Amino acid sequence: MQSDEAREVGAAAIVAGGRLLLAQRVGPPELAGLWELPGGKIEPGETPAEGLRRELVEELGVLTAVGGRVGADVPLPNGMVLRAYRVTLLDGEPAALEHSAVRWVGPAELSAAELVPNDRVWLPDLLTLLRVE
Ligand code: DCP
Repeated sequence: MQSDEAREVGAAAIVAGGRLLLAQRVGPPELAGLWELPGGKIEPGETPAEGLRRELVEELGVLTAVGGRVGADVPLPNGMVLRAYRVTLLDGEPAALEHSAVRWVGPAELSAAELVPNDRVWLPDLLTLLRVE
């Protein structure tokens, strides 16, 4: 049975040493080459934190701790809702296991980055995170 509650896509704002981790999408074609906060769909039965931790193992090969929300909910055209969370690295160096590249950006590089459209609304929130880090 379908849940009435919109399913969630979790996205990770991983900040370390005053920089934010961006990951470059491989697809679909309209998003390929653009940069995003890594993450993915939370599966039924997972909490958002559990699902996001799992996605970050799969996508980046790192162990993380998921903290509080960052920025606003972003409704997706497919009925899902995209939510960003503050995430701390516990173990491992992020690797592009499912992306074409990953990179750490400071405020200027973040402002200039070609982000996926859904993530652009978080730019002010992400810049604030970098400033207070
Ligand atoms: N998305 C986004 N911004 C992000 C992360 C995701 O706009 N920072 C969007 C892109 C997709 C949807 O959310 O429309 C799902 O993201 P993914 O394709 O990355 O999620 P999964 O890896 O879980 O998808 P699948 O299991 O289908 O491969």
